[in-house]
Amino acid sequence: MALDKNTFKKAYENKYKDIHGDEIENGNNLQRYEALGSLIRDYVSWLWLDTNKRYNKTGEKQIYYFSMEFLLGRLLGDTLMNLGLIDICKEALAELNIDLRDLEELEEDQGLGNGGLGRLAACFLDSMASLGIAGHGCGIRYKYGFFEQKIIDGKQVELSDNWLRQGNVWERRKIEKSEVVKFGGEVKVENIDGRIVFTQINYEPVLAVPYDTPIVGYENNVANTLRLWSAETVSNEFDYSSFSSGEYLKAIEYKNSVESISQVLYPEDSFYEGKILRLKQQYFFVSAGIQSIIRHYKAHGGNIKFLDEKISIHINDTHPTLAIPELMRILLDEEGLGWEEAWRITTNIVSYTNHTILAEALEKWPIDMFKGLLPRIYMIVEEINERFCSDLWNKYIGQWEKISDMAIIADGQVRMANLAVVGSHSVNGVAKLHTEILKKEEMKNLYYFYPNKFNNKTNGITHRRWLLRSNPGLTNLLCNTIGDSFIKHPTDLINFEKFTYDKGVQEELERIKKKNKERLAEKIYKKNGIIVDTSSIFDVQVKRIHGYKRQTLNCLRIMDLYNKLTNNPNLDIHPRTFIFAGKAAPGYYLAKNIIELINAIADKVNNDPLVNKKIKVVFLENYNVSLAEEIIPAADLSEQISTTTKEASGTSNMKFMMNGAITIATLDGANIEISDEVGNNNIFIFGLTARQVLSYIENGGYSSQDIYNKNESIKNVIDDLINGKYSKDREKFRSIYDHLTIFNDEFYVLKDFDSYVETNKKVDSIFKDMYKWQEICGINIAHSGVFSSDRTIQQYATGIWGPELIYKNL
Ligand code: 26Q
Repeated sequence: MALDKNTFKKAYENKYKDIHGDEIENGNNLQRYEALGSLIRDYVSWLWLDTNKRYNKTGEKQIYYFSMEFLLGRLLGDTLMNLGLIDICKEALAELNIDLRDLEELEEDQGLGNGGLGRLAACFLDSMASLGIAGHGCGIRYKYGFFEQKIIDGKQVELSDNWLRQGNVWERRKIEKSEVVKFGGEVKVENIDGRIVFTQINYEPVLAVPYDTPIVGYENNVANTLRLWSAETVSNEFDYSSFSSGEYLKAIEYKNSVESISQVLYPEDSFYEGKILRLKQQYFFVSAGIQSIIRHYKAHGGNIKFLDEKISIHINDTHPTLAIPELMRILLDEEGLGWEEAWRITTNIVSYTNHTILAEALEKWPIDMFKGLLPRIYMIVEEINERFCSDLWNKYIGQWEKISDMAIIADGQVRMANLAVVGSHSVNGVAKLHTEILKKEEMKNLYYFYPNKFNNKTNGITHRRWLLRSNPGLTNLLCNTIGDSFIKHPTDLINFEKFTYDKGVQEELERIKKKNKERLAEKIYKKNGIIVDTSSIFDVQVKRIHGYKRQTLNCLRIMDLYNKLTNNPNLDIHPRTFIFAGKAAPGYYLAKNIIELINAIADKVNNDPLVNKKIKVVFLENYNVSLAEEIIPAADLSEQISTTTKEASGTSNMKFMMNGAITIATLDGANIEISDEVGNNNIFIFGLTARQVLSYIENGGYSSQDIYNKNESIKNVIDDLINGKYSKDREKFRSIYDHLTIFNDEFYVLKDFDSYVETNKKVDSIFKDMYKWQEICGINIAHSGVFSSDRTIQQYATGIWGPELIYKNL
């Protein structure tokens, strides 16, 4: 955006006066933030209008990314950067004695997601806009986002995330673009002039009100749209005449029950529970989204028969799968198309990404619940199922088991993953191994029936937020060595490889990392009161707390190291700071127990003068996008230690790599691709292979008890869980103890323990040679370009959404 400092400054001053009716000096930083946000949004508005006009004129294909979650984080800094205004803004504010960073920190994180899946959606929006693709998000405007985590006495306590408290300058409420979503009632079937007509009657209408947020591309004059829906009652008027009769309270109750649909994000990310409110949420945003897409398409003269040439709908996991029957419903009941044509259009439009193979995360809705809430949609799903099963019967005569495995409706349930596969033209996994497991294990039968639908799209992250924004020091070094072409072409980072052998560059990398570590150390001191040694190895595991991610493995080896250090305080190890952050689902007892364990270890270790010069343990509370932006650039070692086969991809692994941390990892998810990229010598790999894990799962043969009995170090740390060492209450960590012993260690923690400990010794020996370490970091940075979500989005675009899409910024 072409704007000079003085114009910007003047505009800002005017804006401030406009909205606050006062002088800047008299206000506080929050008011200054509001004025700045509002000014930037004004600038964006023009761009936004322009982009939309252009899309309407060119009639290019519009991509809609449907997701229950968008984990955007803060928007001010990234939007300024993408507009090309960051320097001008910084300087103009400085003249007014305002530090831009102070204002940025006042913005609430937009935390409408649990973790990986929601953050991926946010990275994809950024990449679509930056590549000039007409790609938009569609989701729910939760009044309360992902809960805020407090640690009290070592335990997680959940507080509500009232992120809209101070308002949200980025969104625009578009009441005139509201849609009505219908729940419950019955379906009236009539024969009108020889045509069977289905009408939903006696339903409960809910008004879906869209709030639009602009998604600005990187210096390319594009502003796409994230449309989030909020639930309201259709009529907002209370009937005051019924006030005295008690109806008034009923009306309020009704209003609350309608608004509850978009009240709060479900905080479970890997455990499915069939809650009716969740099903309501799903249909609510999917129905509103599709209605508005079709309304817009038709308003601009589109012919419904060619809808699939002009739009694509991508569903982020199975959560928006109702898009399939909802699109069918509109094409059949409202547009009057026949089944075959509607089905062809629908399957051409919809594509689906699977994000997990954990069986406990699969969405299956009880038929009665489904049918009661969505009677017409259920009829359509039944019809889809019947037609599909009859195809199966023709192909697999008499193979009932196979057919019932593939059916959409079975055992009294509607299986969303099967519906998503049948009703879309593309099914993708999010990393090579994950896609292979989908094809050969999880969805084997569906894959052999539809081999051409399945494909891989390895995840990515936006290097704009995760490198340019979060690590300006490193970005500077990169620009000074290889130029700035990597900003638009992230794979150009490979040009950095040759510099990484240069001692001067290695020293510079070390200096940059040190600075980032100092900044984080300050934060740790401020938040936790712990002083950490910035020349120690910053060994970081930040992600959701979950059994399969194996924070327990990390804990056990710290406990082991602690034992060894107490026995021999002169043990030759490089000092380490173990840093953790992450949230546990509120109802996941084991995960909450793990948080308590981490904090108990921290308490013990940090206060033991015999060891605390060498090791420290830190748990930073309330992990979110903004905290990740501070932690990741300060990491030396990236912990990616999930049980092989369980982590579909992982995306923090890519962020760490791009910021010059070295990875210690199992060969799981995208760790495999990272390892392939950098080569064996530039990553620390340990643990069971996928084949070994799958063989254990299939054939048994694993006994954690055996390992416990035979391995003294393991026996000691396991016993330490219940012998009073980490808590006076010996029962406190009983559930972890039981999980690892009596319940045979579902995630093979004990099995991988030795190889993890040994591999960590290698980490130590390499870290001793600063030059060698930084050389490896440099190689990781140089090879991180393929993990930009720009690459991922190009692959989605050309491979799934339509090869006819042409990109202007490549
Ligand atoms: C489902 C039903 C009911 C309630 C909640 C849910 C639910 C919500 C969120 C289920 C799953 C999620 C989120 C899953 C997720 O984040 N998966 C991660 O996706 C990343 C992006 O592809 C991968 O990198 C991670 O490996 C994967 O765990």
